[in-house]
Amino acid sequence: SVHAAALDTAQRFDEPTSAFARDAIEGLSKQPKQLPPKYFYDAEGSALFEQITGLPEYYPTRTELGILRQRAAEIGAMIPQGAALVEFGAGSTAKLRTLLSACALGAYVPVDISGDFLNAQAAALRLDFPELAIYPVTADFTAPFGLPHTVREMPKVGFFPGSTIGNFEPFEACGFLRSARKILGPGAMLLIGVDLEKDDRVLSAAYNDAAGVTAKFNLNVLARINRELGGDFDLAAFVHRAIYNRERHRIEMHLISRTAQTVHLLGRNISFRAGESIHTESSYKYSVERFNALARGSGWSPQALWTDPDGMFSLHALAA
Ligand code: AVI
Repeated sequence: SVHAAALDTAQRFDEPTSAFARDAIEGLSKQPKQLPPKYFYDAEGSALFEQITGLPEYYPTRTELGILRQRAAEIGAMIPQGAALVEFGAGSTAKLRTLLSACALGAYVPVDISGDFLNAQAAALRLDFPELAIYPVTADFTAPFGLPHTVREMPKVGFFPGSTIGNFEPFEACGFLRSARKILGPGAMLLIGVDLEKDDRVLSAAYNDAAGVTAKFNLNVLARINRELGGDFDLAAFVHRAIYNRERHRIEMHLISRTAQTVHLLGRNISFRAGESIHTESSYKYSVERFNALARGSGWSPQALWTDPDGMFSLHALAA
């Protein structure tokens, strides 16, 4: 019977055992197809992202670092002495080092999903800042987590650079800001980097670099599905495309199927039409006004704002 045939098919599916497996199957079953951007960052993807941050077209990293260096004294003066700096997602330490040199922290609390990465980063920091107390927290910072009890009495300053908030959908960004406010507590401050809306050509170039590193970064999510979930994506059969969607204020990264094809993943057949896309990332760009509205709507009060002379990137100080 039809029912028995359906059951038989269902039983041939491998039960997805990891969040990655579940999210990949769910996203690839949607119409249009999509994959969550957080799966870009395995060891390979993190190394590719590091490379992106140094590309001539990718302005955000160097612009934000420039703002921090230029305004270090002013920013440092807003950070209470003996504060605990809680960094949401620990990345490269250049921005952090600039802050550390400009204020007198009581503790540094990096929060990241990768414990190995946190330990390596802490070891490197201890060499240059031997007095600094470092309390790494291994956690997914998009979900609620507890701060170490050792920092309970210290003033709290959250640090969320890189415009990582731009990779959240607006409702997720609001959820993150609310949860960060709860985690940091009353009287806290949040220093957050936000990429600004600008000329389409500048945005498009930043996500379609001439050296093709962003294309590799994008395609790596398919390579990761092959490596970790046993998929059979042919990377040469997909092409990277990043477009600016001005109505929705976001860069969209896509992987476009060159041909009609079927990919196999965990017992499923995933069919593509020629030209069909997998939407792999959105990178939202804000105006200062729209970001302030988002912050206020999430319970924060905008306190200070710094930008570069060309108005490419913004660094906001928010008060809980
Ligand atoms: C991490 N995040 C803020 C980057 C961005 O610009 O949205 C990720 C990225 N995607 C492509 N290039 C860089």
